[in-house]
Amino acid sequence: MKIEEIRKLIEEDKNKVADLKALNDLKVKYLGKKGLISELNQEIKNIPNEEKREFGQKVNELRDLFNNFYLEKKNEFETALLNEKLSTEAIDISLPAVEVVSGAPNILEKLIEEVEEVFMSMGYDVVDGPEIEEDRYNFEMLNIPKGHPARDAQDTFYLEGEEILLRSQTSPVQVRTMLEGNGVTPIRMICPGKTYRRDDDDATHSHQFMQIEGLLVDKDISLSDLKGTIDEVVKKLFGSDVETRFRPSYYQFTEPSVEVDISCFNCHGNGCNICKKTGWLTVAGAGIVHPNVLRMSGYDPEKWTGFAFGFGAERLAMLKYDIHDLRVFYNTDLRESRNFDRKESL
Ligand code: 2NL
Repeated sequence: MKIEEIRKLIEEDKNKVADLKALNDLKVKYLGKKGLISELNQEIKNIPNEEKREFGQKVNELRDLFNNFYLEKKNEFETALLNEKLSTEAIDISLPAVEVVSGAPNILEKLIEEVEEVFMSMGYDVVDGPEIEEDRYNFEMLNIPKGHPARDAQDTFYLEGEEILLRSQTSPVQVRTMLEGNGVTPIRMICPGKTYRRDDDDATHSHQFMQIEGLLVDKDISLSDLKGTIDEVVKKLFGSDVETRFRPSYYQFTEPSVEVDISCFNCHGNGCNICKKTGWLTVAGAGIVHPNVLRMSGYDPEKWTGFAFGFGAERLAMLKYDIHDLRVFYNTDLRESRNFDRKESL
């Protein structure tokens, strides 16, 4: 076909082409392997030498003509498509969004993490252990022999016979840690964890509760080391002006045993509802580890001494966050956690 005829064809097609697909068909028609413009290149060998240059130039012009038209139309069609999409798929930004319901840290978990931070800063390890325990770790090796009232089936969840139970305190973890220490390694540890007793649940009792117990075993440890440690911890948790006092108490696994009170962080001793007008709050039980306990776990009480303590995690959280019902920790009502979270950040 002659160059001029092809030029005319291109002009005609330019006015007819209606969409992207037709445009691409035209590309094949002109520039494809057997396209009209490509075929002109085949003809060049039949052209006399002196005309080759001019012929070649004209073919190039033709190709440019088509390419320009192709790009122009392509752009036009694509813009039209995009505009169509933009108008049909538009988002109504005035529509209210669906609320994203987010959680909040459980307040008890948060308190435990805080206590862990304080003890870790003093070089303590955080250790955990099984909740299903053997009688010997939960009772026997803590100097609570068979027949002791604390072992009463009315208080303890026994699982199989008399040997397997749900731990009633976290102390079996300390016993296990001492056994691993082989009577030669000094120990500095805390164990926060769930414990179980056969209580009816109410505002101040729960069949499942959390303890944070601690144990330090080393050479020449005295009651004043215990007092200094507890003092440091409660100051970090409740404020630097809080004071500590020890009252005599009794536990099977410590001798002497004490009850730990702190001066009321709320009223500083003037009397308020939190401390029930006494000015003091009981936060822990503690004492010097009983020689029998050390001995049974492989530590020679002639060489080693230690102190131990136990905090009730719920009690600490209830005091710290002024909560009056223990059940809020366990009812999994997110609104409750979010409430505390909000109060915290005020
Ligand atoms: C309480 C009292 C306490 C301990 C826990 C303990 C553990 C070992 C040896 C000696 Cl392995 N003592 N633990 C000692 C005194 C008190 O907890 O009423 N806590 C809520």
